[in-house]
Amino acid sequence: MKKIATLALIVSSLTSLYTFANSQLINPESTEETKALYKNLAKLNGKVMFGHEDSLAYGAKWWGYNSDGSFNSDIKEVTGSLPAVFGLDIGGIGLGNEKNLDEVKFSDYKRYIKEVFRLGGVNTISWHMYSPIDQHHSWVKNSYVKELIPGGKHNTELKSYLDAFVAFNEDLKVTIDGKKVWIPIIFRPWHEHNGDWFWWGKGHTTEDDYIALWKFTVDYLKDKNQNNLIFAFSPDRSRMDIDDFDKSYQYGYAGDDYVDILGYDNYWDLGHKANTLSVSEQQKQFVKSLEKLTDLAESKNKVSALTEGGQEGVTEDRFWSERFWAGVFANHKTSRISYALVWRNNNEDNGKKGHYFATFAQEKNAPDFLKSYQNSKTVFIKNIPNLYK
Ligand code: BMA
Repeated sequence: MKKIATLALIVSSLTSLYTFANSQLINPESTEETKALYKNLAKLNGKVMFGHEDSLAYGAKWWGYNSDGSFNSDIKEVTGSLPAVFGLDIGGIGLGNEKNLDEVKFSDYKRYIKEVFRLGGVNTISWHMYSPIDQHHSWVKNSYVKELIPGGKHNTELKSYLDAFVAFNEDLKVTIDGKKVWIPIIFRPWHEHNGDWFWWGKGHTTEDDYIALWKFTVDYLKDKNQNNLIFAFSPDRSRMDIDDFDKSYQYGYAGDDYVDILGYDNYWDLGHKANTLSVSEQQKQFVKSLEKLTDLAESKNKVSALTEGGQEGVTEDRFWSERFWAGVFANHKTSRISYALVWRNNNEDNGKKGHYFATFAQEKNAPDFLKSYQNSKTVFIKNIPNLYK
């Protein structure tokens, strides 16, 4: 009896491995490199890539690239390597601005994306979109979505914003060995929609309208042949019921035909100021949420990721070893996520101090970060496998 059960278990895990390795992108027209990236994200075998938002654009104490054209990064200063995943945000692109909402020139973003790709890393784009109706920034509780989706009187304005992204995206092409390659992008629009802080969020947008918005965005970009995009869904952990994870996670989920990566944004379990649970309780929930996320992704043959998160101001000196990576590498389930990206190290000169989520050279947590860099399970650009073949 026991033997049969063991055999059944082996067969079922082999079947799930097999189907997982064959997971398909939602866009059948995806470029070769995009398909390769997706397939390889599913095959990191317990290793997890480290990502950092705006890592090459600026750091806590510096800005921009060098006069000789070389690039900086707080992560590189501490470890000698760039992160494996580079995040950037195109908030402001629809307004026709030269710079994004955090003052990074879109033309510079193109340089960083190309450099990251040249080195074998991964690029991911989020979008703190200004309202196409009245150009208000993202943090407002106005009900714009109904008017933006098909049937609404401002759908044309949304299209023009998406066109601005298409124009940017079309420029992300490089020639390698005489072949034109379109740099694959993990595209993560309409994030944290289960929270109520963005205009596409819960409360001021219905679930049905959010789903219509998501579907419209994906279909529109597919129709425009944006075949380098991998679509990531990323609700916020703080608004999920850990005991009813699958259901609360899938609030606003447009369906398996519309999502490639099951992501989530998690600041909540990592010492968020409003979380009153003890550190050890938070850690248990961090682990549990990762297990639930990766189980759900695996049941759908999809890739998963911690798409955004961290601890603001990294106040704990052993944050990386005792919280972040301790959770990510807690067990074989948690470490199935493909990458974990921490948010930006805001440049202090703009007046907003203490708004950083990664390490930097002068920081007390830097030695702990360096130790995690030396852990063979973490992936940075220096030890990244070939993800595009
Ligand atoms: C938020 C904060 C803001 C920033 C925005 C887009 O979480 O970091 O300061 O403007 O992301 O990067």
